[in-house]
Amino acid sequence: MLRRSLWIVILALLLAACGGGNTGGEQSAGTPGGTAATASGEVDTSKLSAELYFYNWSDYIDPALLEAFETEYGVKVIVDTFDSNEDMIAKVRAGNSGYDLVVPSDYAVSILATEGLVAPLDKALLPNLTHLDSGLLDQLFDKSNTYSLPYMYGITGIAYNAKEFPNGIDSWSALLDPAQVEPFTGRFSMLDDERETPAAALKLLGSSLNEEDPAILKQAEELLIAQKPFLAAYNSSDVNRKLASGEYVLAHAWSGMAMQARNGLGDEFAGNPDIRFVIPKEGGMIWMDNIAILKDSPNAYTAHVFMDFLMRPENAAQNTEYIGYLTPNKDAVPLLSQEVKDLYAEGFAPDVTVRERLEWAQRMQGSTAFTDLWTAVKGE
Ligand code: N2P
Repeated sequence: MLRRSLWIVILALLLAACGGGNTGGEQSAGTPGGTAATASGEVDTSKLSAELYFYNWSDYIDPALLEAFETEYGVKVIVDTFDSNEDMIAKVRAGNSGYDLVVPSDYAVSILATEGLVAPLDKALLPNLTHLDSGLLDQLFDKSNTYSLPYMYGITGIAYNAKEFPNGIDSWSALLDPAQVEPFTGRFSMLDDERETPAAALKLLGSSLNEEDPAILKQAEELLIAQKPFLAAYNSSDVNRKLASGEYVLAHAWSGMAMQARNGLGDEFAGNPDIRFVIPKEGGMIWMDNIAILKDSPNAYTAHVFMDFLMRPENAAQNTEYIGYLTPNKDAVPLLSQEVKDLYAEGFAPDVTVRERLEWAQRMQGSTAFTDLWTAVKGE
């Protein structure tokens, strides 16, 4: 008995000496060298941290994937959630957030990169990068994908309950014309988002969602203020649940949250077959959310391993299937179920015609126009 425990102690000491102690940060924190992964993409488990802190949007990863990662590598991924780029950026900007990975949308990647808040990626640690659709890489907001890789992309439109709107919806006026929303007072929401929500009003006005003309922005602000008395809430967090339960009959929504309302979300809640999703005729936003590693991440090596894990086609497909957005992983697409593909075809993904009326948000360098507009609307 004594002998056996002695051996265990010796083994534990040996393991710790080899770096397998795995309790604190990484062995070579913050310096993910190319030597850490072999050419075949093998992971040097002695360099893994015990935990990884992932700051992600709500309902934006299949929890089963976190369990699978922990089972495979012994790394516990702790997820904290945010519901807007601006909230996430504020937290990261304040410093010492403790997060390793964040998920900024396109224009938010530029903001983080310009402010020096994200670390360059070590592509040698990301062999599964080859599965990403090259047409979605190299975007203007992060040329050469120095700091980020696409995680999911999607579109912003209107989710609605077909029982209440048997003739469908085709215009942002369904959300922004007081006469049309009055019968649905307290039963619909707009995203709580300083870029998305003005974008809906700007599109109805026939403008670009990057419009900076103060006179047009004023009109957008007035449309949003006129809508407020009828609104249940500005909501970017549980619109999926509230549409599914019938509490909302209409919502300004991201495509995946609408698909979750339709299909349900794992063990979390059941779907509602009457939920539809549309990009209004005036157009809407297309966006891409990206994974990036923070400059002050203590677990950068582990963060790369996790990113690479998510890019395995079977994992990307499982995640997409669960959250209902669009995957940038070309080798995951053929693995998606017919059910999800049918919903894409029904409007939860853009077809060629819809794509023509979609617009990306740009980073407004040096401008506070949207923050000001949003502060005015929310404070009203
Ligand atoms: C998930 C929201 C993700 C999309 N709840 C926003 N870019």
